[in-house]
Amino acid sequence: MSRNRISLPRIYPIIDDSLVSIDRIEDASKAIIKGGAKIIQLRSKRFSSKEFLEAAQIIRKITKDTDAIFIVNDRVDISLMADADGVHLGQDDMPVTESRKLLGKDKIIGYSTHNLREASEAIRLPVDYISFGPIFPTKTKKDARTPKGLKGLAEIRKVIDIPIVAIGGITETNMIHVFQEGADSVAMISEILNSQDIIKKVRRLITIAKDLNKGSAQG
Ligand code: TZP
Ligand code: MG
Repeated sequence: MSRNRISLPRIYPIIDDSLVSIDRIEDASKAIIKGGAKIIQLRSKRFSSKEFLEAAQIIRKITKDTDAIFIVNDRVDISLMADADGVHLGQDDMPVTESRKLLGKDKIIGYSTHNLREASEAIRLPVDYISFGPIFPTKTKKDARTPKGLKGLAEIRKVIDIPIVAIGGITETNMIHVFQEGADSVAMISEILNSQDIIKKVRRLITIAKDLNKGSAQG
């Protein structure tokens, strides 16, 4: 399997339209980038296709001259139309192999997994990273499955050597444990979007993640 070896930023903010209306997309994404995020995903279950594309174009504009990666959730077509850097696909979205044909080899494809079987299947697919979760209970995704816990993450880490983004209920306080169990990156929605000051929150999350890195480098 030929795969881009992407090095995923440790903090992976997701802008979700359940918490950000269309007219706040610009401010929220500017704040996330200003806070230093090097990746941003747009996730929408409510916007019309037109609004989803509009929001994606806004974020593309903001990230264009930065080194931040922009990923669109679910929709290969919107990712292509907005010239995003890739797409994040779920188990019931467009199949990964067909999506790769449309996107070409250089775009990033992330793929949601929820158990060992799905994660083991994912490593045979042309995906650049998998997400795994929910790790903890979350209010953001209404149909989220039973939380897998840190133990579930550790089991996956043992057998999966492509980048893993942990998701679901991750906060500034519990993310240390998520990294300790082997996540390469932590995706966060409510922890970032519900904070009073998004810039400061993202900055602090990145600093904490860097300090954890240093700690592990020292053994
Ligand atoms: N997939 C699994 S849990 C989740 C998604 C999209 C929601 C994560 O949101 P939060 O607010 O970071 O718990
Ligand atoms: Mg999806």
